[in-house]
Amino acid sequence: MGCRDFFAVCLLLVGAVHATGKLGYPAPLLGETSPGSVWPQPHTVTASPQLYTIDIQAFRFEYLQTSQRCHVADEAFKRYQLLISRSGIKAKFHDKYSTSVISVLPVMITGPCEDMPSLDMKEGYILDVGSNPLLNASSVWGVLRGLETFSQMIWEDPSGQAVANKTHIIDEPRYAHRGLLLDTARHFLPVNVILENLEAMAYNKFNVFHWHIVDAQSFPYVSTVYPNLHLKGSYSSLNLVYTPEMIAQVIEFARLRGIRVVPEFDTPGHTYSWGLGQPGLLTTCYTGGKPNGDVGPINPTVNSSYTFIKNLFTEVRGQFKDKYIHLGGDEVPFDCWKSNPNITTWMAAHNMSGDYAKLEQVYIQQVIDITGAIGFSYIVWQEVIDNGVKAKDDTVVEVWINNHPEVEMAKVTALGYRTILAAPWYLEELTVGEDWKKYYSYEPTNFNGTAQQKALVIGGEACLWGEYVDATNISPRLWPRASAVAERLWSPETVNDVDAATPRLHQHRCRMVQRGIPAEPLHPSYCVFDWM
Ligand code: CP6
Repeated sequence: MGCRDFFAVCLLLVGAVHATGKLGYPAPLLGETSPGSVWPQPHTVTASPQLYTIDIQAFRFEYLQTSQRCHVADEAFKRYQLLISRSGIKAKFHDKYSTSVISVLPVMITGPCEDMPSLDMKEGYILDVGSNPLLNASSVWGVLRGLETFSQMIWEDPSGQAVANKTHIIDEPRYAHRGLLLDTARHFLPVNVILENLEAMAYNKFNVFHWHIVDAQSFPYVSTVYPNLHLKGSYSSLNLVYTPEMIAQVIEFARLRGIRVVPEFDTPGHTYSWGLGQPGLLTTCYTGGKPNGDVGPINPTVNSSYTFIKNLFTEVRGQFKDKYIHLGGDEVPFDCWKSNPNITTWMAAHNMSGDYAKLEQVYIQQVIDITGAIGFSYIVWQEVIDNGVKAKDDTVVEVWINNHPEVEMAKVTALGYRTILAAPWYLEELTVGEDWKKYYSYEPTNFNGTAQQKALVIGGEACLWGEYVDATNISPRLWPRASAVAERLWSPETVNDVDAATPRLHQHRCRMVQRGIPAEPLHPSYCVFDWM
């Protein structure tokens, strides 16, 4: 039996090659070391060496008679039929496995059709590849994940035939929130680049696009209520903006892939660009008793700030369909507030002289109340809670400060908030070599806390802050390093062996490249199509 006949055997062979490297260092890995392996690793995989031919040219998905028929699944069938037919496999038919050809995968959806992905969606599925193939799920979201898994199980045997091992998979995610943050404010990302990365997210079973859409450097969001925001605050109001139509396109593309789009409108700090189109919104900074020409965070002491937030967020609510908005609240500097005599007077009148964390709390509290009244649930960065704001019960707190994330995780969950973790997963940070192993090895529940606290961890996010990232380098910066985070958030906690993961991740990287995502290489090696 050759290495490529069955991936479990293959893993053993690769291990042996490593162990016996003649020159005293590990021998080079084979090119495709783990054909037919799935990334992220499903919960339970029972595979056999028995192979079935997959008729990739004529391949179809078909609802079982008793199945729900859902538009999201119809669209996914078309996408995956195309993906499978273009898998790069030559697919010469011969009669080696002619008694066991699969050309249809029956699909059964037992529950009602849902239109929008949500934090509560069910993503589990059961997949059988064998004499009676079947993809079974209670929701259309589980079908999406199962189709991705099935597409990854097809590999090319040495004779050029498309095959899949007889396999039984029972799968569901470990965490409900598996996010990727992209920052379109430090550099504008064209819509097609966003769509390409949503596609790659689906290949990795990520389910939240955290859209850090605006920041101090630019305001590319086109507001109809406040058009000056993008006219004055974007890098170019002609080219470098997101119109309502473009945003709708992103949301729809994501929806069809079971990906939520959560926009972040980060205040009161990180707002310099907002002030360009909304005079009076930001705090005037003073030196020696006079305005010095600088501006600071949003002015929390005037009613006009809250009217503005209410109007803007009402527009955002109508546009972004997800229940959640990210309110930011990170890194608020106090020096400008301290310098402003009107703010000093206001604070004295409200019995909080000198307590700038309290002032921040007053601001956030009002924004939270406004946002809740509009019908949003919200995510905030950790400082909001560190500064003592009492948020609603369904608030999600995102932990980002990376010196002691485990201390922060313990603190936030002890307060009873649901928590998502970002701190270990800053993909913009570069180190030469296999830094995915560091991302892969971070265990989110590794903090001092009760089982109850650990149950409040609902997931995490890989972050790609955009100061040094634009369309030229985003994809290789993200992929396959973000895939390490994807597996940590999807697969069981016990799937944490970097040596076992390496050949599968290499395989997955080659698959992404083959599908058109320019994912960077993991280590010295090759993909089979390199020599085809
Ligand atoms: N931009 C915004 C950033 C960061 C944050 N907010 C950030 C700061 C330090 C690191 C990573 C990201 N670039 N708006 C903090 C959430 Cl190490």
